Amino acid sequence: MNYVDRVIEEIKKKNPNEPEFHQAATEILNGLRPVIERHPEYEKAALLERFTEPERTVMFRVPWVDDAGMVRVNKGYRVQFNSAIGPYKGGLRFHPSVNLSIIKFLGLEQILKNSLTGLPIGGGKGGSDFDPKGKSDNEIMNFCQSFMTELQRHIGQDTDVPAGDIGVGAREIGYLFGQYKRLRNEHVGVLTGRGLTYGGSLARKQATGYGLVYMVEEAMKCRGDSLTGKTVVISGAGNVAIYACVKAQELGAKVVAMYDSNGYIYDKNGIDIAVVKQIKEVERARIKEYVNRVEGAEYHEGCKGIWTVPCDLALPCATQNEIDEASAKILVENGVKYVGEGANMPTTLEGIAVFQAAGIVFLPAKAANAGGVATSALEMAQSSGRMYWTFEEVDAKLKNIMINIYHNMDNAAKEYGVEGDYVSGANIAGFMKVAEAMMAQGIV
Ligand code: NDP
Ligand code: 2IT
Repeated sequence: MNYVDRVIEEIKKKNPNEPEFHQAATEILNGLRPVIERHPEYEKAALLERFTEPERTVMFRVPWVDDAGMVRVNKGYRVQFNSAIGPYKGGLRFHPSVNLSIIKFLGLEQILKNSLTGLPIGGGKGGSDFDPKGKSDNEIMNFCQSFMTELQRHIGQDTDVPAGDIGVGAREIGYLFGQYKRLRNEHVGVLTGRGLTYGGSLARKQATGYGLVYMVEEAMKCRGDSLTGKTVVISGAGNVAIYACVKAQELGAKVVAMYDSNGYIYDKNGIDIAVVKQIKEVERARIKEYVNRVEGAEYHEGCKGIWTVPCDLALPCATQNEIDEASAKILVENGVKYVGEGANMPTTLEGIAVFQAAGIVFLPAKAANAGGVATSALEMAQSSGRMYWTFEEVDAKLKNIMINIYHNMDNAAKEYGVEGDYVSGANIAGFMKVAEAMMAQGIV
C-alpha cells in the first residue's frame, strides 16, 4: 500500500468516531499525493503521521452559573496542532455541535491556511459545546470567564493566539480578553478580533468576507470576467456572510439569498444588508424578520433550499458540509460558474467532485477564507509594534495577501500537474512551507 493510503487508513483506525477529522485529512492527503511522489524522504521521516497528529490537545471542564442560579457544565477544547512556522493560531467556536472531531478538522485545516497567508503563524483551534443562543449577556460573561480561567494557562502571545469563529464575536472576545488580563496581569495580543479600543485591528471584522470576495474577483479577472451584474447566493448571516455580501454588492454583484440556521430569505431585488445587520448583529434575532421589513422578500423554512436558487456565484459561509452532492448537482444544473468557500469545509468530498467534474471554478476554504486569520496576524504585528495601521492600509495588505494566495495555489497546481485543481493546489502550496520547516527542526 502506498504511503498516503496507509496514513489515511491509520488515521481512521487510530481516531475512531471522528468523521469530520477523517474527511479533512482525506481531502488534504489526497491533494498531497504528487508531493509525496517527489519527496520519498518524507515517508522515512514519518512526516504525514506527525503532520496529522496534534502536538497537544487540551480538554477541560467549564462550570458556570446561569441567571437562575443553576450550575451548568460544558466541555472546553484547545487543539494545538502545529507550531512549525509560528505560534499556534486559530479561532474558538462556541456551538452545541462542537466535539473533538470538529475541533481537530478545523485545526488541521488551519495549519495549511495559516501557511498560505505567508505570515508566521502555526495552526490551532478550540471551542466549546456551549450554545450562546438565548443566553443573557451576564451568562455569556460567566461562561467566557470560566472558559478563560482554564485556557489562560495554555496560551500566550508567543505561544497560542485564539480568535473568533462561530458563536464567538466581539462580545465574547471582550469578556475572554478581560479575564486573561485579570489573571495574567498583561495587556498583550493574546487574542485577535479585539475591540478597537483595546488593541484590535481596523478591518479585522470585515476581513474574512472581504478577503473571500477579493479572491473571487481575482479568479474572475484572470478569466476576463468580473462581479458586475452577477447573481450571488450566500449561506449564513453571521460575520463572514455579512461582509462577503457587503463587498460583493460594492463590486457590482446582486446577492439574492442568505440564511441562518432556521431558514433562508430570497430577495429578487438584492438583499438590503443594512437590514440583515440590524437583525443579526444588533438584535441577535432570526433572519425571517427580514420579510417583515423589506417588501417583496420571501422566507423559506429550512436551509438546504437555498442551493436551488439559481446563481452565477455561490458563497457558502455558515458551517461544514452545507453543500452535499445533491445540492452541488442542483447548483451546476442551474448554471453556477464559481464557488468560493467562506466557511470551513462547507462542501462534502462528493460535492467537490461534482463541481470539479463540471469545470466550475472552485476556491477551497483554506485559501478563500484565509483573509480572516491573515488580518489576525496583522493585528498581532500591530500589537507587538505598539502601533495601528489605518483601515485603508490593512485592507490593502489583505487584498494583496488574497491575490498572492490565489496565484500561489494556481501555480502549485500547475507545477504539480493538476492545473485548475485548486483543492490540490492549496494543499500543496500550504504544505510545502510547513514540511520544510518540520524537516529542518528535526524529529519533534
Ligand atoms: P457566526 O457565528 O458569525 O455566523 C454563523 C452563521 O452561520 C450564522 O448565521 C448561523 O446561523 C449559521 N450557522 C451556524 N451553524 C449552522 C448550522 N449548523 N446550520 C445552518 N446555519 C448555521 O460565524 P462566522 O461567520 O464567524 O463563521 C462562519 C463560517 O466561517 C464558519 O465555518 C467559520 O469556521 C468560518 N470562518 C470564520 C472566520 C472568521 O473570521 N470569523 C475566518 C474563516 C472562516 P444562526 O444565526 O442561526 O446561528
Ligand atoms: O477559521 C478561521 O480561520 C478563523 N476562525 C479565524 C482564525 C483567526 O485566528 O483569526
